[in-house]
Amino acid sequence: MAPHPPHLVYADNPVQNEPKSECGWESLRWAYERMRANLDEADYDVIVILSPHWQTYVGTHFLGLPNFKSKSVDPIFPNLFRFDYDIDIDVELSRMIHDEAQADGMVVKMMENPDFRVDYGTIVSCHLTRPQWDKPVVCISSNRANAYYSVEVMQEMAAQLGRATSRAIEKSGKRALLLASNSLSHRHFITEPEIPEDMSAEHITSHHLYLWDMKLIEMMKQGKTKEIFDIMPEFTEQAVSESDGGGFSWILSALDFPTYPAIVHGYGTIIGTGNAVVEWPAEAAANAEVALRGD
Ligand code: 2X7
Ligand code: FE2
Repeated sequence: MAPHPPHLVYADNPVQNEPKSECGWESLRWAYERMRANLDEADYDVIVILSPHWQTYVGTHFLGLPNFKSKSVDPIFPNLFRFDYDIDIDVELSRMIHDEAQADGMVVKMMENPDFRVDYGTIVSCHLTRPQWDKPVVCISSNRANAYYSVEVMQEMAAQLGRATSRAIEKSGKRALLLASNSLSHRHFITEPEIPEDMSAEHITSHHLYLWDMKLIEMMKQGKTKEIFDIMPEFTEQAVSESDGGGFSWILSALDFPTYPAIVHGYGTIIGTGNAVVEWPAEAAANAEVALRGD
């Protein structure tokens, strides 16, 4: 789980981002540092990401050209995020996931417009996970079934997409890092301090939302991901969570609902929203499989 508030890139001051900061949101930036150290050891071929800021209302879309290059400006926080991106796409794997989902009856589309602007959620999560930008990416849109139908419909579609994702990755033989790009509780403050990185103004918007975040984090640590899936509709509505975009449900389904403990690298608030950097390590998944088989 790789949250994408642009504040984190702003606070890191990479060369690609125009606005510069003094510091800020260290608990989350250090969490990303810890996750990166683990992932560098694990090694992988490709990043597969689902972002709630690429919103599609008819089906699920996949970036379908080998490269996208432009400037991304956050529409809400243009003061923090004006980022020059240059993203290589693993079109082969994108198409394989697209085809698997289509064969299972899902509505899907390859996005092949060279002028398409990649959303900031994708860019921020990928940058913080792999700032070298040396791995190809598969970018998946967020179908807004939540807005058209209900949280339950959104979640069923996300789970179906998760199964298609894991089947396609297995067939490809590639080692993939999956990123669910989302905050947990997601109620923002509607004003920001004069100095955006003034941490004396940063805290959760309400205790109620903090309790929800802690409940979900505890369940991830205990490997209770089926139970998380069951309470997702309630969590999504009551915590106004960014799980409404389907990324959280998608990743749990693609990982086949891990029962081993997740590593919670850190938690922090950003303009009042709750965010956690969480890893389900590949070797824990392999060990769980061996234990199940009784080898
Ligand atoms: O997209 C976001 C977000 N999810 C949370 C906090 C602040 C900004 O942007
Ligand atoms: Fe967001």
